Amino acid sequence: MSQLSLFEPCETVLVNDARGRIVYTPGFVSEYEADHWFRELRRVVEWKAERRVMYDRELDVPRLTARYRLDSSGEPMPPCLRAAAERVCLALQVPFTSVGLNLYRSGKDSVAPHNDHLHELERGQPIALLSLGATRRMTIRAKQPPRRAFHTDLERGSLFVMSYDTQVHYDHGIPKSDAPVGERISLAFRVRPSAPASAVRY
Ligand SMILES: O=C(O)CCC(=O)C(=O)O
Repeated sequence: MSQLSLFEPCETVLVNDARGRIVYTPGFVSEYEADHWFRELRRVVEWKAERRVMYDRELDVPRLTARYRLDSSGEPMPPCLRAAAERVCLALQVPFTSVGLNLYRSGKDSVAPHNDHLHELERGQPIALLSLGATRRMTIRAKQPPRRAFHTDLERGSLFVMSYDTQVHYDHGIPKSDAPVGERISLAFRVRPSAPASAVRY
């Protein structure tokens, strides 16, 4: 075994069947980069507090968010976000066109179980989540029997990749945590369909 392969990130395949493929890779980027990128993004991104209609009521989204297009050379973007996008695109060989950022300020912030809307994804392309900052637990549940559930701690510097098909068969979410937990930023990379652009939220 070469010395290089000793330091290659080691991936865990959680799902790999007719319902899709889900892979967790700790150490996708180094702790140094993960910490540097976290500090930069925390500081320079214009984080937004959103409200959305959920369960027939308009509620605060329990985290701060931001979005960037990756396919528009005109849009200003923090250099470390561009570097992260290039790293993820190269590793997965996927031409991601958008990145959504989530800032979880404490254990009270969360994302409810959901799947991505298929009409907002290019058919066949995966979603990749790069984690920076504190570790948070991701819960994945199958929608139909056999009702499998996975609970994966997303460490800083890790990459979590869900294939397109998994959005049909599984929900994913980040539950609230009662334990004290530091801030976390996730970068959610997606390929948006090329048309009709007006219907797609970048
Ligand atoms: O923060 C995460 O890792 C999950 C984010 C997520 O599910 C989403 O942006 O749709």
